[in-house]
Amino acid sequence: MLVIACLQANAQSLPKPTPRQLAWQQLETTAFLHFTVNTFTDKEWGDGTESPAIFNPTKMDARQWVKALKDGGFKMAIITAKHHDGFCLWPSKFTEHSVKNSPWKNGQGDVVKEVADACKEFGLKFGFYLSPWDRHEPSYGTDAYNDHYKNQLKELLTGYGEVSEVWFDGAKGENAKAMEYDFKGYWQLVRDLQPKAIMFSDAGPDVRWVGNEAGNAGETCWSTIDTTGLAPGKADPKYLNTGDEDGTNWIPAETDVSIRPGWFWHANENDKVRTPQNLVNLYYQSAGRNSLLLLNIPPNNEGLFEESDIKAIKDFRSILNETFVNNLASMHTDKRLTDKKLSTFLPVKTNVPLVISFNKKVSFDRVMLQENIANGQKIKSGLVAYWTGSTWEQLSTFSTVGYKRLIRSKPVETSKVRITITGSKGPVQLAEIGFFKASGRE
Ligand code: FUL
Repeated sequence: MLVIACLQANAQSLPKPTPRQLAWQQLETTAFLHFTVNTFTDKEWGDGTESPAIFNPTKMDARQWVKALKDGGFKMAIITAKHHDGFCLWPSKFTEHSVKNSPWKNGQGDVVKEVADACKEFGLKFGFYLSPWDRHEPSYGTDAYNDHYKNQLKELLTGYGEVSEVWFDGAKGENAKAMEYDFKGYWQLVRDLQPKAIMFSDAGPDVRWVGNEAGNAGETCWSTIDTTGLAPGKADPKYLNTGDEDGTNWIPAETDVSIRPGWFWHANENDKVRTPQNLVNLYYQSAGRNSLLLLNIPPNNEGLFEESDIKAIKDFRSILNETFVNNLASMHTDKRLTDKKLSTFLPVKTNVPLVISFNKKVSFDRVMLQENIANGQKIKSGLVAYWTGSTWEQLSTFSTVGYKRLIRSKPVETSKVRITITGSKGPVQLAEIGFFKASGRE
């Protein structure tokens, strides 16, 4: 009795997502837009001495970007409102280093507004990155800078409608050793002014960095970590990559990666755009490993997405759509497992196989599993087997599942499949299973 009571108490106290985090996770594919003076100087990091006069994207069209993102199935766009060079893409009242002193639209333009408006028009969520590191601002390195940063944050949080994600990093200049970023204060401002917004950093508070910029969530990826001692810029990337089975904070991993070698557009990288197949691989390595893909597509110096990048994301989506259009498990198992809802789930016991029998042989090479993460992440390990006609043969093993686990297996033709959860942290709530035949284009 005591053992059962302990197990129940343990399951109940498992970390769970907030509604905000739960909604974020289901976006699966979101986009980053790196754009600033670097786009005109061919640099990745500006030093803050760039003249606003160089910022002149003569054909700038945020609608073109956001429409391409929509066609590519991306659910949110996050713009670099200010990168490390300090140049502001909106006409901030608190600095002269911004679009207002550029020739673009005679200083009357506002890139942040154009992106936010386009997102509204095409039904995407909108977010921004406001780099704490500012290599232009004179107050940087003194305590006064925290007020300056908060003033700018407030402008962005109040002037552009609903904000769905705010992206923070811990990058810091050598000249700021004595200054501490007031992350607590920044985060409070976001909570107060945009309570629905997700906040990203190495240490949360809502979502965490995946620990690399190569587009690789851990093969094992827990949505939980222990944030004790962690701060933006002060976290072990390996720890962030896999998360922590025993972590007490629900802070899932976001996989940020660029479609090109650099984060910003460079003419000499126009022939180095990832192929649709490469992007599909990133999807399996992020969304398919209990993470979320934040793919960067940088506009060029005319203020447009390159056609090559538009085509790559369009084809990426059509490959995924082709692969996942037909779930072979539909009609062959409990309805709750194929209704595309996390909230309807099947309780599954550890080491009791779940058998799915098809009424005729099916061929597949992709397996999908999802947990009802609203009640936490429980699955630690499991295996998939298929019936050869005379025996069960193991197809694949897996570790964590969480929001989603996608397995790319060898192609099999079979009439029966068996899924066994071999280890769990608590009562498993299996929300979805799927068997798919990959598009021949992958
Ligand atoms: C980092 C920055 O230093 C890079 O330039 C880039 O913006 C990346 C997404 O975040 O912290």
